[in-house]
Amino acid sequence: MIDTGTATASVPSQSTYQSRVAAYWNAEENPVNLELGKIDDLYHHHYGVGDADRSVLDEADPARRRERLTAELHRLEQAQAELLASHLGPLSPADRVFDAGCGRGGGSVVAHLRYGCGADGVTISRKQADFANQQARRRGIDDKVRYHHRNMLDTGLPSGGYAASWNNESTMYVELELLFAEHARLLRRGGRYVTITGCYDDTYGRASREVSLINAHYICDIHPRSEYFRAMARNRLVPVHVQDLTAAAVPYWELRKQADHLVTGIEDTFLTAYANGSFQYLLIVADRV
Ligand code: GPP
Ligand code: MG
Repeated sequence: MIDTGTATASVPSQSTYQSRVAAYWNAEENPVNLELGKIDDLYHHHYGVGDADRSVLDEADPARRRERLTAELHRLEQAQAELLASHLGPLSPADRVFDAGCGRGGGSVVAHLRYGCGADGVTISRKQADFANQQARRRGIDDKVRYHHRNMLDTGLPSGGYAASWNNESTMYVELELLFAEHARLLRRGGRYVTITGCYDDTYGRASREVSLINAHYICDIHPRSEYFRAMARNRLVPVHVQDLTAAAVPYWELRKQADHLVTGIEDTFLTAYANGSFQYLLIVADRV
């Protein structure tokens, strides 16, 4: 029987690297994540996609300008979450889904609201898991949506128990072979896996300076695009849809760069990485066979 309460979930046995990553997320309180999340209690740890309404930049009143910029960035992040969720289905309220690297929990709530499905999210940060469970309780969905302080490579969740699973910008923290082996174990046959990720582009060459700066900023290790498909093929995950979201990601970063109250300092690095062709924002949808 799986114990789904975070209070009693066992602490993953962690490498030094994993402890360092957990420490980052236990300490993280960036306004770009908290101020956006506060708008409708959907807390995301990913970027946005789609055309931005740049008229928010022309707002004369400084307080109103900040407010509108925050709301527009949140709208773009929400569009990204909805895009990912749209590829998980069809799902029914009887299904469960698995959110690998769930952060403060927004993605699982989006999936639940869309399909009525149950969700298990895992994060290596106890603080994030506690925060996400508190949010689920406040929404009254904690019977369906649960977050666990666990390692996504070794979740202890039931084999074949999931109709769909995903990583939303969390694959760069783990070895893909181990990650996809765990997704393949958790997904039922015919289940659906989705990832949106930043990867380095093999056609450019090895990781660029900008990719290395992003790695250092977040303490992650961005994989080359080729590694995704190699590791999927070796773990019963067959791609059915691949979409280059790089162009769709640029308006978000252009707008975020203008948000003095929200910037973290990594904005120009992303824009340069996308412009010089060394980095790609990618959606991959795969069937578990
Ligand atoms: C965003 O999280 C995603 C990551 C930290 C993983 C790295 C992603 C890549 C595509 C390389 P966040 O929303 O906490 O970041 P920020 O604080 O910058 O908004
Ligand atoms: Mg963010």
